[in-house]
Amino acid sequence: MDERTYTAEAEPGDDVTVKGWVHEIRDLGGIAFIIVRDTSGKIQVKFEKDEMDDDLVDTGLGVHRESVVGVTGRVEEEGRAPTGVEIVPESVEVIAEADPELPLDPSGKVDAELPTRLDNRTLDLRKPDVKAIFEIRAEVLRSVREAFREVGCTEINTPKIVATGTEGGTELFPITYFGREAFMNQSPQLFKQLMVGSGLERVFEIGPIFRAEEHNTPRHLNEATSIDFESAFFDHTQAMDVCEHVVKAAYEGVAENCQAQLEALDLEDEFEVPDGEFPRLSYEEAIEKVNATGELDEPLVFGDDLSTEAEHALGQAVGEHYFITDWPSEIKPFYIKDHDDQPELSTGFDMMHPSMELVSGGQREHRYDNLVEGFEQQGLDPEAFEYYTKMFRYGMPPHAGWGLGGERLVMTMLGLDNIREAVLFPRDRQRLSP
Ligand code: ATP
Ligand code: AMO
Repeated sequence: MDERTYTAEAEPGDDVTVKGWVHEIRDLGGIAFIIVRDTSGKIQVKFEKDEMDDDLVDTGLGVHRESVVGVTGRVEEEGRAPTGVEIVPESVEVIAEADPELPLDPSGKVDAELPTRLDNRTLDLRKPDVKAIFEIRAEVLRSVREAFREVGCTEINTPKIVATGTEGGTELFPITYFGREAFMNQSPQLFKQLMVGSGLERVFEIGPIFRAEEHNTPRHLNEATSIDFESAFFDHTQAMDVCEHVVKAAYEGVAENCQAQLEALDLEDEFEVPDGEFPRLSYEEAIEKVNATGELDEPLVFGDDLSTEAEHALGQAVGEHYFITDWPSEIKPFYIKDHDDQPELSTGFDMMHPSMELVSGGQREHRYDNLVEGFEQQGLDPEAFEYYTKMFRYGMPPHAGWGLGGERLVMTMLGLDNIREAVLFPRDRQRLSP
């Protein structure tokens, strides 16, 4: 299929054609080199000016950096070459020329600001460390899919254009749908729940969610990738077990299959697969622990959500991934089931990385009357959700699930400062293209 030789596979004595980008041009007078880069690595091409055809030398050395070239020649061993081999060219083809001025320097010698990088992702991903983030992201998604299959899930896809929101009315993007009001979906929540009552029973989805977040923060996106799980006949503790399994599987996949990428990011020594069970703190224990740190100006009281400062203080105190369980019912959404014996407490849980929240989930309210009552308590019109509630009259089993932010998983795994670094083309308040 592909008749070119990848640079990493060029062996002394081979006659090859490599194709790639001109990474560097070094002209030392009588001798000059270009370094050609492809997806597998780099290789030096040698031009000895007095001994080689002038046209060949002019073509090879006349290109601008980052042009695409094809080089045909013999591979020779050369101790002084960066990879120990070099190509002595017979011909050089300029396949696509690059402008002399580049908006960012893919050799990485000159740092670029994040907005410039995001405006020029094509050039940005020519840098091995940036490319590595997206190779790791792909491995995370692969491992997560496999982990879901191991626990008997079927992958589903649900609509992204919807009639109603679920995660609080203010964060919806409205659109016009053939003259009717519609929204971009904030979460597959209601659809995945509808599928646990179907013949599928246990499902997962990896797909985009859209949130008109007001905040412009390093950990919020307006379009994010949600990794969602839902299972019939599970309670919240079983859903937490699956959550832990899936997150660990993502780390394991990266440890096993992305050593080169971790090296490109200088993370090979610090990268660790979380071991042991994630501690499970109740909400009450969590707020006590936060208050005991003395980091907050005002202590938390029952019913408070955790602020960013509180999340940080708690994360530092715990020092590893952990769950917060048994949240106050009043701050969890209508679809979360309350504890039967303590209705002021819910089965809702969050799973946290020491630096931020990664997951929300819980057991769901599957009893029709309680569900409809929950809508009313939250000021939502149950009639608008009839397509959802009515299925709870036709045999909806007890069920539980969760949603994990894909970019936050990659961001925390790699210690990225900004969530935008984990998205090729992020959407935020300022950024609508590319
Ligand atoms: P040679 O006799 O090996 O071709 P040279 O000393 O005649 O090399 P120069 O133009 O003086 O050629 O070399 C300039 C610099 O390039 C020197 O520092 C030399 O070590 C280095 N150099 C020469 N050939 C190579 C090569 N194939 N790979 C990397 N560096 C090289
Ligand atoms: P929640 O709203 O907590 O729960 O979202 C789940 C996880 O998705 C990620 N996330 C985001 N990541 C980046 N930018 C955003 N704007 C953003 N919003 C959310 C976070 C968060 O923990 N339906 C429930 C899940 C469930 O109960 O199954 C839900 O959507 O990592």
